[in-house]
Amino acid sequence: MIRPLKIGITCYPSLGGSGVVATELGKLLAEKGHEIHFITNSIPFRLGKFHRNIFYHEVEVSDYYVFRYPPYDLSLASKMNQVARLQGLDVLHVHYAVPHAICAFLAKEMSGDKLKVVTTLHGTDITVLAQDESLKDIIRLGIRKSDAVTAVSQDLIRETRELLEIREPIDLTYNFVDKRIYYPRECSDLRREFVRPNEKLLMHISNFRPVKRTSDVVDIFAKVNAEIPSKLLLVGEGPDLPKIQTKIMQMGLANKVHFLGKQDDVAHVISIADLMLLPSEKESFGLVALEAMACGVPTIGSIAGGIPELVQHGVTGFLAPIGDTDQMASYALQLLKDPELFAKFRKACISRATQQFCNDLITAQYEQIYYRVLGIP
Ligand code: GMT
Repeated sequence: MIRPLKIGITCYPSLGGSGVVATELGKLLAEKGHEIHFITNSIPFRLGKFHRNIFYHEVEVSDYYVFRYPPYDLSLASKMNQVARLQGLDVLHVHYAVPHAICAFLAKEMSGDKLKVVTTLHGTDITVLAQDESLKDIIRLGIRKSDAVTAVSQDLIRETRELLEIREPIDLTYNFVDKRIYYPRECSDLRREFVRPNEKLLMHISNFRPVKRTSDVVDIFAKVNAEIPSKLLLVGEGPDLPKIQTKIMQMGLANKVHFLGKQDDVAHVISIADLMLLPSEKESFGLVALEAMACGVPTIGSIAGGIPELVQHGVTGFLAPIGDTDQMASYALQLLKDPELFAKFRKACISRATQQFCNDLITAQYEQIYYRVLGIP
């Protein structure tokens, strides 16, 4: 390491992939000897046990009676500034542009130019929110005022340029998995709780938002189940879940689908699956497909966003146009019916995840970006 840095990290501590990536990155950087300061509204849920050089600074929001809306963004910017000054931060690394990039810009205005800001774009902060006229200009400003901007796929870079007319460089930093956590676990006992020896197990993990097209997950499963004995495991919670539960009942699949709700130990849960289903409408990267890949589970997904950069069609999974559940089901059947092909895919998954998307590689890329913005050769 060139020199240990003091890094502030802001993310959504309890939500989705961006929070997971930010927290895991913080832990890995701390392991390498950097000092990490999480500046968030609650403790990041993946933080886990005590770490000697990780600190947590809670953002407290004023609820003074004149406010119709408590000013979280301003409180966050002030907290970033306080932590930057008191702790002597070198870098503020914010994950998810809204509102974090603009808060970091304000913090930098308050604390001085020495503080460098790195913004990581994760997906819907661009693909959904940058289309909203009430936010577009301020997202653009946050990005332009960052000292470095990273995005989790080429496709997200392309979309950021297109939607926001950004000309400045954007670094590509793919999501990663910690290979000490994500590897094929021995989980035959757990698997037996859901499937008989002759049955296949399909899985979907998400926040059940409309962009995930969870209704397609059920359709794909129904088509697979019509041909081979199988079960579907649904992991996570979100607004579309009740609709999906009704659909499953109406289709007479209730005894073939298990709902696990939110799960922390994702590596264990994924390891019992044969296939991961990810038929999203939008997906800047698809962290869950990478987690599955690292556990040796191929993904059947859609040609959307950054998914094709992660899942190699015909090698580590199969991809079809968004909404083409016939094609996705036929790919799933092709894999599940051919043990030799399945074993080949499984091997390719593990080697691709550990070689192209491993923690060491991507953490080093982020470190290089920090040193670059700080002018440290
Ligand atoms: O997928 C979600 O809805 C959650 C969202 C988030 O902001 O946490 O995930 C986004 O960031 C992840 C981490 O970089 C990516 O792996 C997901 O693909 C991306 N989601 C979308 O683009 C819809």
